[in-house]
Amino acid sequence: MPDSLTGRVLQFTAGVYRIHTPGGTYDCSLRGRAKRDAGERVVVGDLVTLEQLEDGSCRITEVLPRHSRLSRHSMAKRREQVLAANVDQVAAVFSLARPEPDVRLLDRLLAVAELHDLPAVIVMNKADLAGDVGVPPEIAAYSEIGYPVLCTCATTGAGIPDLQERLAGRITVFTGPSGVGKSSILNAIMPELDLRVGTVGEKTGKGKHTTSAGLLIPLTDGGYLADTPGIQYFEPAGVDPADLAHAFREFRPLVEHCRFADCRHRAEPGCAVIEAVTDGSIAEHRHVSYLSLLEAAEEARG
Ligand SMILES: Nc1nc2c(ncn2[C@@H]2O[C@H](COP(=O)(O)OP(=O)(O)O)[C@@H](O)[C@H]2O)c(=O)[nH]1
Ligand SMILES: [Mg+2]
Ligand SMILES: [Zn+2]
Repeated sequence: MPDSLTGRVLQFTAGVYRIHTPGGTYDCSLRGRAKRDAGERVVVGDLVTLEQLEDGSCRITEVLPRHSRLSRHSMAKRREQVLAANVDQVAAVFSLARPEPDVRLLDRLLAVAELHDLPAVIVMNKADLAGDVGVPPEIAAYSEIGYPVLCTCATTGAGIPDLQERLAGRITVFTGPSGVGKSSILNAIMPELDLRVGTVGEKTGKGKHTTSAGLLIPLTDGGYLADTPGIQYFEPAGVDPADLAHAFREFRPLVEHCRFADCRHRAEPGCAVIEAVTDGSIAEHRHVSYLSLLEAAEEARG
């Protein structure tokens, strides 16, 4: 190992940071000045410099500035918890069938991405189960509002190259409910990983949780996949209720046409968002998803 090296934090367990560098992976500690400077905890995705000590152990010497962060506001702890640093995009992974796509969860994940100014892509796996029907209109509608929808089949490999192209060189939060085929997609991308694939319960159609928490997986052609289960439990506690409409991208051009400047797009007269829901140009579930986040954000404000 050279005197000084830059690497990416892959994982943190029991006081040990696993750091990925072009020359290999090192287990490091965080002590002294770097620990004080880091302020908050060093998280997956952080870029750090490290050095090897005489006894052969490695330590982090500096945490480089973050260009983005994915965080959640804990209602209980009333503070921001950074889940991952330097994230470039969010991939919301669902399946076309078994289980059916949960648009309410999808809306939430997209809103989290928007609130962090991160682009999002929708991945619809199990394309083989869609039959002749293909992508249902409800899902196709997301591409009309500006979210790319990629169809994949982890079992045949269809659509996987397109996905790989989007992942190359970026840090992507790879998220979605269990059982949709996230581990299977990863195995299709990188067979050497040999991740455990869960079996879908015959009765519920829901998969078992088989993927561990809070880690970054380096991809062979550059880039990383971040597995941050915390994103699914996002609470809009730190979000200003007035900013929430902005997290629903098709609402944005409309809000300035609402009669009241402080319209919350709930039931106000002259609300341009509600008019669009009524005439069908905004999907009703998008509005329902907005309202539930709005309620949570307002509740947190007290
Ligand atoms: N038919 C079909 N089944 C798939 C596909 N991808 C994954 N599966 C199956 O879906 C189940 C859940 O997959 P897994 O990768 O563990 O999902 P995860 O929980 O999102 O990581 C497993 O039984 C997989 O074999 C696919 O593209 N088509
Ligand atoms: Mg999995
Ligand atoms: Zn309005």
